[in-house]
Amino acid sequence: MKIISAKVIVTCPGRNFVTLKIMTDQGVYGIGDATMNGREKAVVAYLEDHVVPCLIGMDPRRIEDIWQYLYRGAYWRRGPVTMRAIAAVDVALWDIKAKMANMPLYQLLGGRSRDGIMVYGHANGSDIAETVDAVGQYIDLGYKAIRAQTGVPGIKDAYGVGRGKLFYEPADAALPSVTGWDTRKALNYVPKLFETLRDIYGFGPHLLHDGHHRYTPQEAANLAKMLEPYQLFWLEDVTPAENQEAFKLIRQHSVTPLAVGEIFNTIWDAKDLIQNQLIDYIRCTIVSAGGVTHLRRIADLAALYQVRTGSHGATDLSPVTMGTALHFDTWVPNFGIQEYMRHTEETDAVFPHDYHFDKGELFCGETPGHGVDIDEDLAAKYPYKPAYLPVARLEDGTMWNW
Ligand code: GCO
Ligand code: MG
Repeated sequence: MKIISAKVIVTCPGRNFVTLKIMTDQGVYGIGDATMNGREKAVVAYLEDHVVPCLIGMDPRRIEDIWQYLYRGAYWRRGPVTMRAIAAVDVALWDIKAKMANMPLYQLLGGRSRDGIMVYGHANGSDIAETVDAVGQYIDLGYKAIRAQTGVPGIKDAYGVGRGKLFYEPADAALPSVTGWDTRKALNYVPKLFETLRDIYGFGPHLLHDGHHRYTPQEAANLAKMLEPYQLFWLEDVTPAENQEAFKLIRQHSVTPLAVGEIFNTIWDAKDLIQNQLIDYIRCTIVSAGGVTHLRRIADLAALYQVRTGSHGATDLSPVTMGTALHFDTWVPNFGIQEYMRHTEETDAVFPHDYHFDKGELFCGETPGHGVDIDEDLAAKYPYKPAYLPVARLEDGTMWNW
């Protein structure tokens, strides 16, 4: 069996997606996601110029060997561009293998560990009252877990607050827009949100919050401690994870569960946080961390330390990643939760898929493969549009972490 061709498809049905389609001499094809929000074309070039030519003639059944070829063979290892390109190939090859085996992907991985995949949705509002209302709407929709973000008085466009209450798309400008940040104001406001949410909705729903790398370790420890009475499911990216020693300080002061990893690309980024038991959930997902082949290694390492998975699932991860992640989540023993930001109707139409939502859970389908395809004719109707994530500045103009 041989790979005879591979093409990179760029489409923008509401937002940009980069998709790899690998064709074989037996007529079976596989689809992989290679989207990198705001840097899409870097991965397109990496795939088209440096990966696709090497794939032609290879045996698509040799998933592990092709993974190692692309990782070790590049000499330049790791990084968000390389690992997304590897992920796209890897996912397309697992799709092909599962189609050849006439099995849904989760069966190849080892079979079902659970019935449904608990997901969390994104509730946001420009102030506490609006966020409380949005959380209520998610509860009405059947969600068991909800991430709550609020605008903060005096901060211009705080992180996580969209224009509509149920949909939020951060990459929304042809050049990065400038948002504001002020830690003191946030620390004085965010705990009140969770106090109000618990007063109104009780302790039934799981609540999550994303600090989006904004706080210093001391401020992060303070926030984690202040949020303790509200028993969050997790507090995410509360401080940047380049210096992982910082998490020791947070742990010393709080038992609020911590989640990190949506910007990690390999097991090496996650290793110390996991082994030192400084986090409770690892957020790496299929597209950003080298596909099924590599994410499985990260999850297995995490399992040794009772760290559970919590895959990133924002709208910049295409339905191909979502579908594949759901097969992964259906199998992985140490599953925690799956993020689920719904895609637009246009996106769902370009990527026909067999997963579905019911009462706070997603379910992968039984179609052989990962169950997600691309309608190329429809995709061609939505050409690439430059779209960037915002940047953040402090009140005095200093650049901050977005
Ligand atoms: C999340 C994330 C996203 C990211 C986005 C970047 O927790 O879902 O933090 O909102 O900012 O995926 O591309
Ligand atoms: Mg996040």
